[in-house]
Amino acid sequence: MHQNGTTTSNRVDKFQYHDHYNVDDLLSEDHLLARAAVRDWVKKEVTPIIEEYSEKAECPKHLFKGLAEIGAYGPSLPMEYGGGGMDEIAYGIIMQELERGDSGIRSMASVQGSLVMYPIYRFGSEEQKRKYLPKLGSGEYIGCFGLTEPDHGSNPSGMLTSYVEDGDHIILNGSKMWITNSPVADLAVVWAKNPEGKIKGVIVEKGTPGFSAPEIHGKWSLRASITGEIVLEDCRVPKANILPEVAGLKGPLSCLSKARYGIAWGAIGAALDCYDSALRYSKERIQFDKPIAQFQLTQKKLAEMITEITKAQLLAWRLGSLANDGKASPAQISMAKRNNVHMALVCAREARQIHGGMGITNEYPIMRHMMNLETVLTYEGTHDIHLLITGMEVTGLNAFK
Ligand code: TGC
Ligand code: FAD
Repeated sequence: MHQNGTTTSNRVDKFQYHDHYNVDDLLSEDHLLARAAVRDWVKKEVTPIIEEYSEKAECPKHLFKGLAEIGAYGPSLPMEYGGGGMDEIAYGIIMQELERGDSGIRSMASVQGSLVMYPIYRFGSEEQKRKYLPKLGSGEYIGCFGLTEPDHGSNPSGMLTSYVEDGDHIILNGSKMWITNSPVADLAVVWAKNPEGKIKGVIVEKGTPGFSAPEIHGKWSLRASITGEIVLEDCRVPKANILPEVAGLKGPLSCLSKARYGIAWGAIGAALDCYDSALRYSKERIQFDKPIAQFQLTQKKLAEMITEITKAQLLAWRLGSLANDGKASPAQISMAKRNNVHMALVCAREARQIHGGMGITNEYPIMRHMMNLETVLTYEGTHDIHLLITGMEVTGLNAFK
């Protein structure tokens, strides 16, 4: 036991993890074990290959199974439904360690756990849960989440994707855009509107006539994550595939709350990787006969980075505690997602400067994180949409209506 009451086991990796405020003391042994396990997996399976896959703009599909094995799909969902049975802080920490590796790898897990398993768990019938969740949890099935459309991104309420009833089936028409994992997905949770304007979630299985998911090419961001469209042309789906327990936009938005929460933690991982690389580089790189870490301007960058990372860690931890008590509000989640992703992007830019010219190369992870974070700043609600959600909360006035 140390003088300040902490144990050796939870302090031993303080510097490795850049825990400037002893945030680890707020975590349980289970949290630390989950973090160490995911971190080891990322070091072994992701770090050695990620630059190459990003450069090729190819998704390392073989990692879908590995992600399942480390419990990255739905860590806080019940085990009987394919989840990890852990708490919300463990879920957050797992996302952090995955995003330390790459935002695209974290995305693979976020979509599967929070945007596919979660809606089926929360809004699905018992039959749907039994049929899909264990296979999604084990990585046997890959899922995707179709909300965004070509003409409706920030305003999903205007969606045009429609369903009409036809006996014991519905017929879906429309298209979804920017859908993570859609080209490789075995099933999609698609959100669609009927002629009366009622929004429902529908499970559409790959191979259903009228369903296709072409890949979107040309991304300079999140290149190791596969993104596509979903095209629905008179796609006939059994009514039994409709998620029965929710109607309206609060269905998909509840899933987004779950995923945004994970991103608030995940972004810290990307920031930590940039900070770690910058700190090491600055101590090794000699200019004017000194390590550049000795220059005040470099120290300013590093000090500001670790200050902002520490604030983000505390925000995420507090949000996790609220989530564990079922009290994390959508507006609180928006604040953390917005703050932490922006913080990570600023850290990536500062780290890039500290690395000088080397910072633009693939010898360091900085540019990859920076480019990835441009997507993370936009998806799951843009930086400005989250600002307006916070604005609505504090003023009581709705900028969207
Ligand atoms: P609004 O009238 O405010 O709300 C409609 C209903 O939804 C409820 N609600 C929420 N419920 C749970 N969680 C939330 N975060 C919620 N936000 C709102 C609300 O209480 C209401 O319920 P009820 O019972 O009264 O009907 O809706 P609005 O149309 O005015 O829209 C508000 C706005 C702009 C904030 C919302 O549309 C929004 O968040 N837009 C951003 C869209 C977005 O985030 N898209 C993400 C697509 S998925 C994605 O990016 C995945 S990336 C995956 C990866 O690779 O990691
Ligand atoms: P727009 O909504 O057109 O916004 C453009 C700009 O206008 C933004 O700066 C925005 O902040 C601003 N703006 C819009 N409305 C307002 C307003 N009221 N006030 C002020 N400013 C405003 N979606 C899914 O459904 N599933 C997925 O799996 C998924 N994965 C994605 C993966 C990637 C790589 C990317 C890039 C996106 C993904 N998305 C996914 C879509 C993502 O959620 C949207 O891109 C995002 O919600 C923004 O929508 P948009 O791109 O249409 O931008």
